[in-house]
Amino acid sequence: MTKRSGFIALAGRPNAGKSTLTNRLVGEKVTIVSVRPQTTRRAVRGVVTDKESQLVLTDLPGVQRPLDALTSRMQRRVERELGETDAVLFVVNAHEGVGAGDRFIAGLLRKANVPVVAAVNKIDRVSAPTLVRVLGAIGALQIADEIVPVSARTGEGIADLLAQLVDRVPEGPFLFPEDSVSDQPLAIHLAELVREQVLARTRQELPHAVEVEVEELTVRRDGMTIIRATIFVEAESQKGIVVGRAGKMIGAVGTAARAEIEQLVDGPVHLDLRVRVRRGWRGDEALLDRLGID
Ligand SMILES: Nc1nc2c(ncn2[C@@H]2O[C@H](COP(=O)(O)OP(=O)(O)OP(=O)(O)O)[C@@H](O)[C@H]2O)c(=O)[nH]1
Ligand SMILES: [Mg+2]
Repeated sequence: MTKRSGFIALAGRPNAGKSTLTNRLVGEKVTIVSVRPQTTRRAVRGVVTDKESQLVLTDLPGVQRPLDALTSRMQRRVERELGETDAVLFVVNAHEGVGAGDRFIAGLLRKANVPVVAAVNKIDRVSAPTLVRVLGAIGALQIADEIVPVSARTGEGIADLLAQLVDRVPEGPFLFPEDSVSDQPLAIHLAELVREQVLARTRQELPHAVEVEVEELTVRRDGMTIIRATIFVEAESQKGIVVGRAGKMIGAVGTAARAEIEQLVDGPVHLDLRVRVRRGWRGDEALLDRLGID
């Protein structure tokens, strides 16, 4: 049989579950998840390889109105990726239903003129009548040639969705080695794992004000991985929260992130975190370049 392969970009409102779905489809954690909207800031590729097919999923930031240099870059990236992908996986949150944001995205997809499969996600959270209503509302957008109800959390519907996606990529050789799951540089993935732990412990404006940069990543001769990372925030008060009373918060972030990184690198890890105030970093184009947010 001839092989098939291609790019599938995930589009959807913030918090719809694009990253959770990406991880579920890949079968490994390649991109971070949080209850806060606007978690994903870069385009993260997740590779799903089967005997006869390879999908390169592009997890993207949620589609939103840009507010600063950071969110403008995120939104431009989304629109660029939608113009270059073989097909789009449009992720709709069943629990929230179809809203203005989804209609805006449908407009973008119409312009991009690519095949669209819609996934109604979080079906574990809704009743059957609600699901029927949301399916109808997505149908009315007239943008997707298939709508698949799924739960990224439980795995329900995922096999169906995968089959639909494979149908929409062209014949051709694999684009990535069969054992690769992502193209994300390790230092960025590690920074993201730290940021995920901060997001899990903060609320309101703080999650949006946090970014993490890994400044040193070395493996010592005895096998210990040494990681030095800086957590950027935008104000002294935020620094106080992230550090926590007597360093309690930063300690918890470090412990949780280290445990996960040790699994990932399969060895002992020394994780050294510090918190720095960098006012207005979200508007700092040079820093955003350095952080690989483009
Ligand atoms: N109950 C339920 N929750 C889900 C499901 N999929 C994702 N979630 C939750 O929804 C929240 C957002 O998930 P993400 O995967 O980060 O959403 P996203 O679309 O990538 O969000 P952005 O990166 O901000 O655009 C998290 O709390 C997830 O655990 C699902 O199928 N069922
Ligand atoms: Mg995401």
